[in-house]
Amino acid sequence: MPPRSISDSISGRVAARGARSHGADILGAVTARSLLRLWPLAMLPAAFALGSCEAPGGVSPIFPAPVSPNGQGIYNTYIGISIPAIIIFIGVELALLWVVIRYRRSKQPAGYIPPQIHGNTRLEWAWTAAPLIVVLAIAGYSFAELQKDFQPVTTYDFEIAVSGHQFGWSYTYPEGFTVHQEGTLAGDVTPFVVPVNKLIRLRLQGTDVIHSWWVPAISGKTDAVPGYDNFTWLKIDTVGTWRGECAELCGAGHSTMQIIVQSMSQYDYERWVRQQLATQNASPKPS
Ligand SMILES: [Cu+2]
Repeated sequence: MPPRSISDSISGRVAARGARSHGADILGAVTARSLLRLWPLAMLPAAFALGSCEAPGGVSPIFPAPVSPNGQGIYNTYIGISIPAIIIFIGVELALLWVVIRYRRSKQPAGYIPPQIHGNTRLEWAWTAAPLIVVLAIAGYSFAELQKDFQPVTTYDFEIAVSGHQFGWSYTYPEGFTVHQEGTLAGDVTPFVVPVNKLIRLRLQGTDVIHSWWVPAISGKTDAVPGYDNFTWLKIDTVGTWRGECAELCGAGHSTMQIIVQSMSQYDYERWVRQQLATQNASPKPS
């Protein structure tokens, strides 16, 4: 008696012709109708993505419109990889669903065994080479972008030292004053102010553990590591405010380490700098 299916022959459970094994009963129950009832599950990722767009104070899973050239480069990489990946994912899932529904066991004659194909050289080459090409393309594309956006810049207008600590950020300006952005969930933190259209190099430092400075619209994640200076930069082309977070789990107050970057016109920025200097000079110096 021929085996009813490959799984039956592997498990050694060869049922009498016409009789249905327990496994076949379960598979037979999975009809196209029952699969279609699962369609709301397919909507979950979309509901999650849309629902998170306007989460107050959080970082959206969808990239915001970039406002700095390195943010634009990361955004382009994200879109350039995500769109082909989504197309491939949908194609593979549709092909899988089509096979599952079209060739389900309940629609096959009793004892049906599908065509057995072994050692198709062309097919094996194709399904080895295609994913390899996709992965190498992603690696090459990402590496080129990283080289462009994460090299320390040598030509810049000025540098600001950004220091991460448990739990907040300090920004030391070339004029000598420091803005403290202490972590809180009670409201917005003090903004880190920069002028528009100036290329500013950020020197990232850590005083206790590793933190990571990340404002998605402006630049990628850059670690602030104790004893080691990391660099990133920004050049914001418009007046506005952007939000970020510490992107490295750094302790109990990690979630409070909000970042707010505010860009101003050169005129407003210079006035703000004078205010900061006046405030610093007015406050008593620690002895
Ligand atoms: Cu942190």
